[in-house]
Amino acid sequence: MHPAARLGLYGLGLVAAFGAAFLVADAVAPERVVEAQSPPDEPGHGHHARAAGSAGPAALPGLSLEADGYRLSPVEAPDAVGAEGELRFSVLDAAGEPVLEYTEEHERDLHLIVVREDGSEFRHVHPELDAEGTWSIPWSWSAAGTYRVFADFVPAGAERGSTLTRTVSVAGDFEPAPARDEARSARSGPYDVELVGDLAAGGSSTLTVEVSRDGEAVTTMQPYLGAFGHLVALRDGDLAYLHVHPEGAEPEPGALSGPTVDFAVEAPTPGRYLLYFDFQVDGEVHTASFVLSADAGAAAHDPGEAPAEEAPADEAPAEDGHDDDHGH
Ligand SMILES: [Cu+2]
Repeated sequence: MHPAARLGLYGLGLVAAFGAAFLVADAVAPERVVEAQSPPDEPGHGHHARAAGSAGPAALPGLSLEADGYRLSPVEAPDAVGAEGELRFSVLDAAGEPVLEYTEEHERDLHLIVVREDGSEFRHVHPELDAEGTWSIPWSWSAAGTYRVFADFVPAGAERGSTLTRTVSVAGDFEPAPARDEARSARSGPYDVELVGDLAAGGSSTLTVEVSRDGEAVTTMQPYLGAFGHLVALRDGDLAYLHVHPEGAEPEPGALSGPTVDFAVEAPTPGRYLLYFDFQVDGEVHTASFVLSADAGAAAHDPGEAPAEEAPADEAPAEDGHDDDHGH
C-alpha cells in the first residue's frame, strides 16, 4: 500500500493493503475488499497500477529498487560477518541526484528495514542524512547470507511515499533459518507477545497483538514513532513489504496503553506472511516476530469483527528484535 494512502487513512483506522488497489471505503465496507483487489480504475495510483489494458494485479511495494520516479542507490555495507562499518545509501531522483529533503512520516524522514531473505535477522532502524544526501548508520552483520534492505520514505513535495529495496550479500558460514510454521507466540526480553486473529487472502483481517509479562497484562505500552506499536509485514517468498500501523488515533505524548494493539491487514495471496511487531515499554523498544498463513478460502471474513477465539500458543520463534539497533 502507498504510504500516502496510509497517511490519508490514519484517522480512520488503518487498513494495511498489500496491493496498491485499495479503497478508503474498504475500511468500513468489508464486502468490497475483494472487489478492490481486482483491477479497478483508480486515479492517483498510476505508478503502481498495472499497465493500461492489463488485467494483472497491481505491483506490490518493496519489490523494486525503483518506484514513483525514485531510485535506491547501491547499498554500501560491511561485506562479512563481524566486520564493523557503516551501512550507507542514497535515494536518487529522476535526474539521478540524491534527494536531500523529506517529509517526516511517523516521526522519521526515513525508515530502514533490513531482514535476511529467510525472514530472520530483522532490524528496523533510522539512519542519519548528511548534507550530500547520503543516509548512514553504524553497522555490522551477525549472520551471513543475502539480505533485503527496504527504505520507506516520503520525498519532500511528493504526492506519496515510496518503499524501495535492494539486496546485500554478507560472507560467512551460512545457515538458513528453518522454515517456520505458523508462530503466534513470541518472546522479546521479558515480554510474551501473542497474535490473535486470522489472515484471509484477498480480504481484510483484524489482527490483535497482546503483550504480557510474567502472565500479567502489560498496560504501560508507550507511544513509539507516533503509535502504540508498529507492524511490518512481509510476504514469505518474495518479501513484498508493508509497514503497517495500528488502528486508532495517534496517541498523546505521555499516554500509556495496552495490553492489546489492533491492526487491519490485507493479504494479497494465500500463503505465509512474516510479521514483526515493534513496541516500547519503559523506554525500551522490543520486537516480536510471527508467522501467519493466509487462508485461500477465508476471504469472506468480516474485518469489523473482533477475533473471538484465543489463539493456540505455538512454540515461540525466539526471534530477538535486535533492540540495541534502534538508535533512538
Ligand atoms: Cu521506522
